Amino acid sequence: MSDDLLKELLDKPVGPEIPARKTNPERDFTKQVEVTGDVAAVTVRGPQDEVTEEAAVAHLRAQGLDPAAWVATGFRSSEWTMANGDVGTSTRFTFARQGSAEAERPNLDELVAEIKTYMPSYVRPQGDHGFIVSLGDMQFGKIDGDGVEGTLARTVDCLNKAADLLYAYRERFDIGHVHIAWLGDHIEGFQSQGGANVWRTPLTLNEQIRLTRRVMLHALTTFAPLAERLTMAAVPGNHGEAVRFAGKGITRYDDSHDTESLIAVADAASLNPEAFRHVEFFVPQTDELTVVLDVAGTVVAHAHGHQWRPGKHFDWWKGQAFNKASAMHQADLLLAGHLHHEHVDSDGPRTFIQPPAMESESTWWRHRKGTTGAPGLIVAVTKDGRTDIKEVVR
Ligand SMILES: [Mn+2]
Repeated sequence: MSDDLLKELLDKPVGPEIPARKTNPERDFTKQVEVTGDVAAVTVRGPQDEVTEEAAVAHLRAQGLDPAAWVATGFRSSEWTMANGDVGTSTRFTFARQGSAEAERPNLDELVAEIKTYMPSYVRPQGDHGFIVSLGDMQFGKIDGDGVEGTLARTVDCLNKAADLLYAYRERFDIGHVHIAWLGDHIEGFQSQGGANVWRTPLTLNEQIRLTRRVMLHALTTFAPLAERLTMAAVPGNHGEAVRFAGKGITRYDDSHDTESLIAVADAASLNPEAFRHVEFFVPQTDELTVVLDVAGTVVAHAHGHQWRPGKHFDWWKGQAFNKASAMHQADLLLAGHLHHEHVDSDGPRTFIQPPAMESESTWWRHRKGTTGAPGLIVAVTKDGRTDIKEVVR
């Protein structure tokens, strides 16, 4: 099943196979009449301006039928390419014998054309609480543990379970805002270890990015109908860095596949305002690494943990908050990826949440320290600066 999912999400829109054209002068311009009981059908094929009801009537006459005895009841048209390459039209005109039941019958084609797609304008759930879905470190492309198939299936499954949990939490809280935090390292990439991970990364860079984009798209389509406001934020992880020079020098700090994937999804969403007008997307400003936004009165900051030494998240946060120009001094909640294990911490009213990785293990880490991962994501309910409800979803 996971193999199928991998194949499905890697699928790309390749051009259709075009069979070599067989020309048939006989077929390129024809008229045909069929009479069944009280119904006559005349098919006329040819250049567009010659395929008319008059041509069909003329053909009825040519076949020995009196046009005055027949009433036109409908037509169905299609286009085709003629031998000379021009667009031709093929139209089937139907006639009913004057005075017959067929002539009195309403035209079904016209009636069916009235059945149009209808978009209901239902009200998406409202409320003053926020529901946060935080995840990261899929590192799509890596062979470690259960590999890309396992990580992909788990990520989609955890997002679906999070959507189910939203219904459960609605029993207790009015949730009007769903926020999905993509916390970096969505792809394995080839830059972060100077290419040393190449052999253990069988997917190409674009395949890794494609999986990320389609997983984000899945989250969008899953959660969009479920709240009056949906937001998604993404921050750059070290694995998502687009370019490194000689293993060290980077381009701008915002130059990241982790965030560009979300930008692509935002572009796609903008094409369907009916479905996604209430959805907003956030990535860091130019040359920045963090996103800070309000979720139901809680100021939520996002960062990837490669910016601090393990365990030093509050020290880093304090340093950032010392900068008067930084929104970090207002943050109530910091969401971060990178260190692959669940870690919830608090300091006064401020909360730190680090969801586990979505990948099952780092094999390098297991050989070094012995432990595998305990993959999953974390959902949380927040309001007015407090994020008291947190749950790991596996
Ligand atoms: Mn990382």
